[in-house]
Amino acid sequence: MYENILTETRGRVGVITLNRPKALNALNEATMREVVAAATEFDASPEVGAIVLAGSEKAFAAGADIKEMAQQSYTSMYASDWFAHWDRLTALRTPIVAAVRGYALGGGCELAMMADVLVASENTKFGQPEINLGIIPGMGGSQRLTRAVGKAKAMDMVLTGRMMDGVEAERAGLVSRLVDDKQILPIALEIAETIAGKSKHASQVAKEAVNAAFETTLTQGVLFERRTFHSLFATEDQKEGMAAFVEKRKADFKHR
Ligand code: CO8
Repeated sequence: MYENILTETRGRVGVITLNRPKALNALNEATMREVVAAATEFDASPEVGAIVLAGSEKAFAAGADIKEMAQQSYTSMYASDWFAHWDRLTALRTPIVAAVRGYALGGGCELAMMADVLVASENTKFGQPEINLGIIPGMGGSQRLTRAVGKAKAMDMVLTGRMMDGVEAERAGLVSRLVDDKQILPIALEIAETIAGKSKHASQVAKEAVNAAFETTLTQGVLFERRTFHSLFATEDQKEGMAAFVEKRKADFKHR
């Protein structure tokens, strides 16, 4: 059904694997549409509680497809609002875990940063090398990278185009968990399974609350959190979660 990605469901986890090995998973228009379509389908499924987004061992994704972009003009990009479609991925409510192996450059780094939890190893290479092409990041990199690692490192990366390995990226706050190379995918799946085992409603709201920290002031964010916290007391999962604790048993959440 898809040409540039593979999809499968493992338990309650939807897995999307970028699959353009000859182009190091460069993100052309078709790949963007397929990733967003697959993720949207998983997001809508009551059977899926978390999504894993993965690439290959050599490259999570080596960026937007330079060959596809090379001939674009200002007006053609403006008319099609080039890459705005990716915004749909960040609007999805199901938590996304990125298994980031190898190169995550340009749009690849930006795609990883659209995920909620990033798993990488010391061999993962993050970078925003657009400056070497005479452009700048265009899928949110100048904004999300700066929020993740701060101005000092973001400026360094965006202005010089240098790569940051997984160790530095974890230290800087870009990576959630630094693991052995071979463990990136298994651990990403394990994290996704753990998330998918929780109350789906609570995990979606938790994602919204953490994301609110990026979008608003502290006072507004804390108010959003408090009201959302209050609202969870209207759910069956809160009753079940707390009853299970009191009765010393595992909670049986509704997953919807
Ligand atoms: N686009 C298209 N093709 C690519 C890309 C890419 N981003 N990256 C690699 N490829 C292709 C190569 O052209 C090559 O194809 P072929 O065999 O047909 O020549 C194949 O993948 C293998 O690549 P290499 O031979 O170069 O492999 P190496 O192991 O020697 O090098 C690198 C790996 C270092 C990752 C190297 O491929 C590289 O530097 N790639 C480009 C990285 C880059 O500059 N990324 C940023 C792209 S720009 C961007 O992402 C902007 C995002 C926002 C745009 C928003 C617009 C509005």
